[in-house]
Amino acid sequence: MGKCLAYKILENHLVHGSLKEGQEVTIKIDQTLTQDSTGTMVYLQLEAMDIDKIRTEISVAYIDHNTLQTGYENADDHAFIKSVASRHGVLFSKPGNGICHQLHLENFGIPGKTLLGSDSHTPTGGGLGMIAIGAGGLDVAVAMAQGTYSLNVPKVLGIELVGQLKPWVSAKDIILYVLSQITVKGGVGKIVEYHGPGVETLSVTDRATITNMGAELGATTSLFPSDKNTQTFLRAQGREQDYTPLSADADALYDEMLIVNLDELIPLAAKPHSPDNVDSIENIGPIKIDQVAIGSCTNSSYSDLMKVSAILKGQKVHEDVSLVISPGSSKILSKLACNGALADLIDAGARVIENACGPCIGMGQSPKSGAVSLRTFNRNFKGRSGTIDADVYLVSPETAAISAIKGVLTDGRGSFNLPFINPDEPFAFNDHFLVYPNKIPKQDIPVMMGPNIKPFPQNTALKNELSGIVVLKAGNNITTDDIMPSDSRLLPYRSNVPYLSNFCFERIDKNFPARCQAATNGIIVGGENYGQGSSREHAALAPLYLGIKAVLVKSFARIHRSNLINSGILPLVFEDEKDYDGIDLGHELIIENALNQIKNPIVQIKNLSTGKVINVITNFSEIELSMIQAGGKINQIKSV
Ligand code: MIC
Ligand code: SF4
Repeated sequence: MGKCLAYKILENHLVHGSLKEGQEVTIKIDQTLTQDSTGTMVYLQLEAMDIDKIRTEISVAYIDHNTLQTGYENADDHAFIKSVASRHGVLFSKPGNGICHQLHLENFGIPGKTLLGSDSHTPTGGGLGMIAIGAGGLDVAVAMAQGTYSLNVPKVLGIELVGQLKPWVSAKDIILYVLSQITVKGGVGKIVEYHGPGVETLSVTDRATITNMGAELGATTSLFPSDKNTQTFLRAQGREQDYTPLSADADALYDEMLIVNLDELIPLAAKPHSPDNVDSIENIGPIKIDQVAIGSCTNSSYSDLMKVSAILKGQKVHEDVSLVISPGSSKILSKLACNGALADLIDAGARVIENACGPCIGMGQSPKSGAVSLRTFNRNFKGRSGTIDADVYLVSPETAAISAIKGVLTDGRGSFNLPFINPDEPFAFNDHFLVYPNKIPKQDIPVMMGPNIKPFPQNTALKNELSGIVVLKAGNNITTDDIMPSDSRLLPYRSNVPYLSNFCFERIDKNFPARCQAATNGIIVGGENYGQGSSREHAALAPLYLGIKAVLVKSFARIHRSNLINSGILPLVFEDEKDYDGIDLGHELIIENALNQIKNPIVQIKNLSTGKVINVITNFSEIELSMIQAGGKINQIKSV
């Protein structure tokens, strides 16, 4: 039986364990990336590990999330990250260079390599044929220090692409279609591997749009083969030497299969408030729109923005619409400026803003109350835009641009012929936004520590009796945006967990922090796919700071479960989902004889308020168990 590409790359990087689905393996990590809003924690942790030199082939620290600098906090964070990066041999990408995933694709991604990033959309690199995985900051710090990462071998979902997209239908519609088929939890525990004849009809940036939003499926990563289009992309970036052809064996078998016929796809949108709430633009109809935002790590590539400028050229943005565009990188913006496309955008009435995450994470451009906002982004969770009652629809750049002109949601098919755009026009080399690590000894480079940077909270070793009061009972699909909101008001405090924790769960239950304080030890109860969305470990660190000991849910999203374990908080899953109904806010739960029980895949919890005993699943791997026993990853590392 032939091998899929994902397993071939994993096999080449295997350090420990055997490549069998569900088994824990350790793989070599070739590259890491961090961004600033998770980065300060990463570099605090890296500093604490006191290593001489990082062990990866290349590690890059990007600044792209907190670029508003409304006070000194963000600038201090940037200076801190720059100083620690330099001390450890990490490349630093200055604010204004662009969005980490777009930049990594352009400058550093290499087919067949592994990449670990402290951002959930790191799988964007899969568009280049990499195994690119998003993880919590601490995992990335350890990957830099040790050059490895451990994970349970995922299943592989093979998605066969056949046919070719019709005009006005694009890569975004492919991934929205996949989301409609397998939902935001359908990718958990899986790698999504694209193959089939339709692959060669997609450019690398098209592929990257698709692998980027594999994060919304909950997948460990998504990837494409590396082929002629990969070579063309790398050549355009001046890096043809990084090209290697890679593909699955012709007779590769996948654990699960899905066929997507590109000929049949039509323009789609994810309706509020979930990326899998997908319908066709035709069905949704011409709803009036107030804002259009084009950009983010999903759709801010050169070809995306060239398509947008071609649609807007000589046209006028509708008087009731605010159109905002954030290019993916400085190289892209510079190219748009040189070839005149930037003028076409501005002349049509677009607001062109900084090359950064910007509105995608609520850093400005929040829509008006009750607005309809069309965004080319990847997440439309309630409140993420910064406006709690806004309705955000996720669409392709083509749909966004034509709708911005018409003032209503518009299916562009049949309107006019889109010109051909070469996605891979050569880019001039420019590294003026990059700071290379200093060659002088580490001890001669001071760590720049601003007053807002506080130490990260640490747990203590597991005690034999674990008890706590249920301080929150949440529903299904709780996002990390729900747990630890991030917007222009709170992102400046990513280095200050004590302050941030005052806002934990604020959109779901404002009294959560106070209730935790009153309870001393707390337990959170939740539904399915708990912790979906971002990789931010703050969604574990803030609860840790507030005394949360365990989170008991119907199922977890992958990265958040790992972040809880890294923090020494027990992630527990109901063996019988019906037991969720028997637990209420204020109940007291206890795990007796926890030190022994925890070694079993099933643990008993007693509800002291009802007297009922229930079974919960732990299923910890060997490494996870040792972290839980030690009270988190840092304690576990110190103990070996
Ligand atoms: C996101 O898109 O939610 C973020 C902001 O990029 C996060 C990282 C963070 O919270 O800092 C992610 O996707 O991991
Ligand atoms: Fe930035 Fe948005 Fe991409 Fe997250 S999803 S990395 S906030 S652009």
